[in-house]
Amino acid sequence: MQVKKYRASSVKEALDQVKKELGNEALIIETRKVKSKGLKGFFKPALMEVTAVLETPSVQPFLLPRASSDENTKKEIEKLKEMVKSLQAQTALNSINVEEKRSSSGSLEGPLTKIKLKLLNTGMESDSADAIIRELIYEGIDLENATEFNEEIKSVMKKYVKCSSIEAKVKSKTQKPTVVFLVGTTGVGKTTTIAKLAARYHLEENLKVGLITVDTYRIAAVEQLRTYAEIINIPIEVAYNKEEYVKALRRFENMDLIFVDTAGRSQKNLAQIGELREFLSIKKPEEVHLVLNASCRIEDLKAVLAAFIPLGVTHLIYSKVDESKSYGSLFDLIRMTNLPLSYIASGQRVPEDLDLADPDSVIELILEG
Ligand SMILES: Nc1nc2c(ncn2[C@@H]2O[C@H](COP(=O)(O)OP(=O)(O)OP(=O)(O)O)[C@@H](O)[C@H]2O)c(=O)[nH]1
Ligand SMILES: [Mg+2]
Repeated sequence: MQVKKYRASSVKEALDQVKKELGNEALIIETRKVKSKGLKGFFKPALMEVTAVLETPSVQPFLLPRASSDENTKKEIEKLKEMVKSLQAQTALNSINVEEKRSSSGSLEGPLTKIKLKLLNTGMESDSADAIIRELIYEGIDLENATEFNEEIKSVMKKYVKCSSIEAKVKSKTQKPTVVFLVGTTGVGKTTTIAKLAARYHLEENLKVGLITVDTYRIAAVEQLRTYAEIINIPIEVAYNKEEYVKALRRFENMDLIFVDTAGRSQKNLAQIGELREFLSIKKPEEVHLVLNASCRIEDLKAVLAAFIPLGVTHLIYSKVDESKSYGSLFDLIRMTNLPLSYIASGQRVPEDLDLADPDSVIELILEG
């Protein structure tokens, strides 16, 4: 702050000086008449003294973005808003982790922690639960009251859950046939699921369905599929090598749908999985469904994904849900792969124990079991 006194023969002149030196922002705090001291002063005309103050701002004024229609400015503001939102979400998530630590020592338990614990109880990974909560915060949903799995939580989860079955493809496709491979580890239910699908699409939807098995390592495997083919009354081809597979495809060229059964492969044996690739590379199938066992631990399922996804998997099938108690892993799988879920297998009965996946029931299964 600057304080200065100006003297002149008139107030106007003094003010002119103030204005010249301090500018228009100066404040006049006093105006008075002054006489020079002593005898000489007595005969001189009085002067006018003006005391002026200029406030110097202590902080630089914050430069606000100009309100303008400028696209860049708008984008910048949007970016800032996004940053603020994600910071808020992260702060909230950090606070849950603190609360988790506290509640494990027996004290505080906030609403966010309750939601997170509920989500973790479904068996999903902490990362998945955090992703849901982050999205809830992002959407500005009042989490204080969201202790139950309410509609908001479900609608946030719905953003991740995509479902798509074979019929969409078959019905939209003018060119026949649609070739669908089922792949996965040993004993997850590939052959049984193919029997369920073949029965469904041949008997209920009246489609022309053919089966090909390239799982010729065990006689029992071939016999298992042949038996189902006879019961459903559809043709089957057994391909012991690539040439036979090509022949089988040719024989079935007028079919609507061809299901290809493959041998179960351990996620640990990449060489075996490589053999599958040979069949897949002859002619790229329309769809490759990876069958995943609901009762497997998520660590094992992750290894299965890592081994099989590079084959060109297009869909996930979640099997043996009747043998599992919690289904949070399904959310992890969908989130990690970003692939659509096609079917859910829930028992050994052919064809009854197979459901088309749909987002609402998938979310219900994940949350409520
Ligand atoms: N509980 C239950 N059992 C199932 C389900 N799907 C298949 N199974 C059973 O699991 C066992 C293995 O099923 P398959 O269909 O032979 O499995 P796969 O994947 O073809 O096995 P491999 O060809 O040996 O790799 C059989 O006893 C089936 O009846 C299911 O959804 N629930
Ligand atoms: Mg099989």
